[in-house]
Amino acid sequence: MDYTPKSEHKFTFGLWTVGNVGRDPFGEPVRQPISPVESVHLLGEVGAYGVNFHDNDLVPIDASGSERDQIVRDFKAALRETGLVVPMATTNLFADPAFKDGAFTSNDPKVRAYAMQKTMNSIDLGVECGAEVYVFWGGREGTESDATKNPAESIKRFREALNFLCRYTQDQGYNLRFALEPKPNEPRGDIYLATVGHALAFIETLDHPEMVGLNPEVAHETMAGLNFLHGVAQAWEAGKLFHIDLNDQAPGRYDQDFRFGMVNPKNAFFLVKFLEDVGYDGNRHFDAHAFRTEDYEGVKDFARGCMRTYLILKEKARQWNADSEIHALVQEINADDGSAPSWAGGYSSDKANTLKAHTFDRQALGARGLPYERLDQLTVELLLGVR
Ligand code: GLT
Ligand code: MN
Ligand code: MN
Repeated sequence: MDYTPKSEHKFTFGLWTVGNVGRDPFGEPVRQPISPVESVHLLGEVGAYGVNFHDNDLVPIDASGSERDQIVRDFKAALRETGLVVPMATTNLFADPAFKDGAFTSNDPKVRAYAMQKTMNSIDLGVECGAEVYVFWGGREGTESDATKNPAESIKRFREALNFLCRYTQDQGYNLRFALEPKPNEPRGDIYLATVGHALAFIETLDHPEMVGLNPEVAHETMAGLNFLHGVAQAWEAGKLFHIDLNDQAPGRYDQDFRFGMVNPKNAFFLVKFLEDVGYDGNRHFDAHAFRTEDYEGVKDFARGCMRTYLILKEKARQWNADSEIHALVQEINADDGSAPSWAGGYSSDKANTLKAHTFDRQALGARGLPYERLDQLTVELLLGVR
């Protein structure tokens, strides 16, 4: 099998991922910073398709207009040399002390206005580089103490900001969709729009819900103790899976952002199988970083590992779908002998009356064994390579 990444796989990384210098709350950087141009070349070398960025991953927050233009020119030259594209961009609304109490939900109207200005400039930058998806990760949009902000008011402020930015984007004629990225906590004690479910409900209250979808991240839903696949599937089914952040995470820990598939390959398998089975055609963005123990060779190992694991799991998904024993079990589980009155296809009083009049053998329904142990064991054996 050839597990070489190709552009059709749409594997992307953020400048902040391969460029992560390994700082943590207890320790200093362990790797020298590399420039955006160097990150692009690193990603070209490992075979990625695209590179994403926050405004300030590319352009320092205090750069002048002419510095900005030179940086963008150099970056675009690196893109041309390597063939990489920029499918997604986002705003850094979390690093600067101005955002210590949030950006769109800050209690200070001047901070909220600055966040809007910064985001409009960053949207311009992203679109200039080719981005068609714009991510909103509200890392600082939350609290440590609920004495400090009214949570309902915060949601209103968030809504007002997104409504404004949707109209701005339309006004500019940009071909850009927004993707909200939920996270339950870290760096704030608690973050608003904590999960995929919160975000899905919120989107429907916006002025332009059609422009706004989800960017779910494996680690974030796992931190919330949730089944990531179920959130992804619900977003997909609602037509809202605009982007995805792949990585890995052990439940109950700090935000680990590990290499994709590292902690729980079985969960990763079902995720890849879902994305491939439904024909998700967006980017597969690896929002993760190398262990703090690595040098830049290790960073390449990390990036190659993310993509290779995805492709191995994609092949495993193909095998799972083609396995006749597994297929027979799936058929058996979903079999329909036609004996139950049909109520599918919408309500009619006839259907309701027929269904109410039917006699079910409740004990037989409860007594039926389901071959799920066998099905799961076959899955495990396939994943462990003995099948
Ligand atoms: C930050 C965060 C990620 C987000 C990035 C986009 S920034 O690294 O941990 O999950 O996707 O803002
Ligand atoms: Mn994360
Ligand atoms: Mn992310």
